Amino acid sequence: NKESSSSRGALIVLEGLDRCGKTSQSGKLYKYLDEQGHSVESWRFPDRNTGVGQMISSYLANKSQLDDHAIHLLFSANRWEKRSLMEEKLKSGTTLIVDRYSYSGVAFSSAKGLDIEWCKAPEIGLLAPDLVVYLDISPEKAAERGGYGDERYEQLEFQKKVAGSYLSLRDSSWKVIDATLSIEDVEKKLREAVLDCMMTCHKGKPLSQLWP
Ligand code: Z5A
Repeated sequence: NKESSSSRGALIVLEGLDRCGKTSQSGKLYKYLDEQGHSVESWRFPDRNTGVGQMISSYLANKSQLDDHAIHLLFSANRWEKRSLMEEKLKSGTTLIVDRYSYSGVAFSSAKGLDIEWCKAPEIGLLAPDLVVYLDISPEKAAERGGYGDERYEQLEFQKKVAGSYLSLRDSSWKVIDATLSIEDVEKKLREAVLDCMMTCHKGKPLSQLWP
C-alpha cells in the first residue's frame, strides 16, 4: 500500500550541532511516514559503510590524520558516491530523510578556517534538498546532553565556530526548529514542515542542484 511512484519523493535534510537531536528525530520521522504508507528511507552522512566512509570514520575517531582540505574532499566524495542512487530513489517516489549533508560539510570545514567558497565548490551539482531542517540549540546546551564522546569535533569551542558557519549558510529552503523544546514538540513541528514539503514535491516541484 505504498504511495504511487508517479510523483517524486522529497529530499529532506536534518542539520545542526552535535547532540541537537537529529538522529532521534530522523528515526521518529521515518517511523511516522512509513506507518502512514509513504515510501521513505532514512540516510545519513557520513555514510561509513563505503570505502571512503571508512577513511572518514577512522579520521573522526582520531585514528588517522589528514590535511583539512583532503578530509573535506572525502566528505564530499562520500556524497557524490551516493548521488545517482539518491536521484533514482527520489524519481521513483521515495522520500529521503538525510541526517547531515553538504551544509555540515561546509560548516565544519569553514569553522576550521578554510575559505567558504572553496568549501562549497565540490558540492556543486549534488541534489539540492527540498527542505533543510535546522535543529537549533546553543553549543553550551548541546554539550550538556549526554556528554561529548571522543570524536574529533566534540569540543565546545569548535562547536561555537560551527554554529557561526551554519548561520551564514541559511537560505530559503531552511526551516529552523528550536531543538530545546521537548522531543515530542520538535517531532510535531518537524512532521508539519515535512508533510508540507512532500505535498509541494508531489505537485511537481522539479529537482534542483546545489547551490540554489
Ligand atoms: N561532518 C563533517 O565534518 N563534514 C561532513 O560533510 C559531514 C559531517 C556530513 C560525524 O557526524 C561528524 O562529521 C560530525 C560532523 C562531521 N561531527 N560533529 N560534531 P555523525 O553524524 O556521526 O555525528 P552527529 O551528527 O554529531 O550525531 P550525534 O552525536 O548522534 O548527535 P544527534 O544525532 O544530533 O543527536 P541525538 O543522538 O539524536 O541526541 C543526542 C542526545 O540528546 C541523546 O541523548 C538524546 O536522547 C538527547 N535529546 C535529543 N533530543 C532532545 C530534546 N528535544 N530534549 C532533550 N534531550 C534530547
